[in-house]
Amino acid sequence: MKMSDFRLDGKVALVTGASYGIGFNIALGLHEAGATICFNDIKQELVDQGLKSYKEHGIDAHGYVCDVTNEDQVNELVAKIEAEVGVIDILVNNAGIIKRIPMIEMTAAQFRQVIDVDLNAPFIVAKAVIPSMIKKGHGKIINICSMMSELGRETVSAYAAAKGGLKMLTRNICSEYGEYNIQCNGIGPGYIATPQTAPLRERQADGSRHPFDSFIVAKTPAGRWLEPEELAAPAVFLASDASNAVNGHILYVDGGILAYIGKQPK
Ligand code: NAP
Ligand code: GCO
Repeated sequence: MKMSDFRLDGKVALVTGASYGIGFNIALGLHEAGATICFNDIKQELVDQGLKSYKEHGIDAHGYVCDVTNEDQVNELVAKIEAEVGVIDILVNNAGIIKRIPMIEMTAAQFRQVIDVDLNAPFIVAKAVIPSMIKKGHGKIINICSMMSELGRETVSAYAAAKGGLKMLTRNICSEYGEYNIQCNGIGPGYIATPQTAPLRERQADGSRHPFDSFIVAKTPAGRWLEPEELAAPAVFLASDASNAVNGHILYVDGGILAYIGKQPK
């Protein structure tokens, strides 16, 4: 083993939905390891905000507006990156949404929207990058999965269905394109302190913790929410030659949630 196997020098990475949050922090890690960073987001304001944040970290990132659910926009994005930056060596399918609505109150349109962003889009973006990866002789695809790739809970039926599906899409890309030296793995973050989970951590009117916040702390052997930067090193590993023999795997970065039955209430 060589430590240089973990380096990403000369590699081009596309991280979707990476203006802030988990995607942004993963991109910082990939950059630290040597990769050139491309990212997209759905709105110009978000891309501008992202470009500013990358600049503050000394990174000249390439930012693009693109809705990952729109196949034409995604094909245009990939062609643009290939022309302006180079062939994408590393794709991180990070863009995602959640709707917390009890299933019997959720409309079919709301369910479809979550499936569209969290499952159909990773298919669309992976499909767009794989042909050039095959030509180049290698590629790394990392799908951002979830605890909900394994577990259910009230109000997240669409999200759990999408993230469970994304786990299987990951295994299928591995099965179908492993022979072309393409590794497709997932990262399953636990509960991470980002804007997406902010409503679950809001203080109560009396200043006490949100019951879900206390529940997660009790359910996590680490005894805390995780920070988005803690996903960077696992992503670097899965993006690098150090993981060339790892394929179709979901790396859960969850502070131990999936291993634990949870703390007994006092
Ligand atoms: P986030 O804060 O909501 O960031 C997701 C980004 O994706 C946002 O910039 C969002 O834009 C963008 N996006 C949404 N729809 C898009 C579309 N159609 N096209 C392009 N970009 C789009 O989420 P996060 O917490 O960092 O999560 C990132 C990923 O990790 C998601 O896939 C999420 O499901 C997953 N995850 C999160 C946690 C957690 O605890 N936070 C745990 C496990 C997995 P807007 O701001 O406009 O929505
Ligand atoms: C929820 C949360 C989760 C997390 C994450 C867990 O409402 O339960 O939002 O779904 O975001 O994906 O890994």
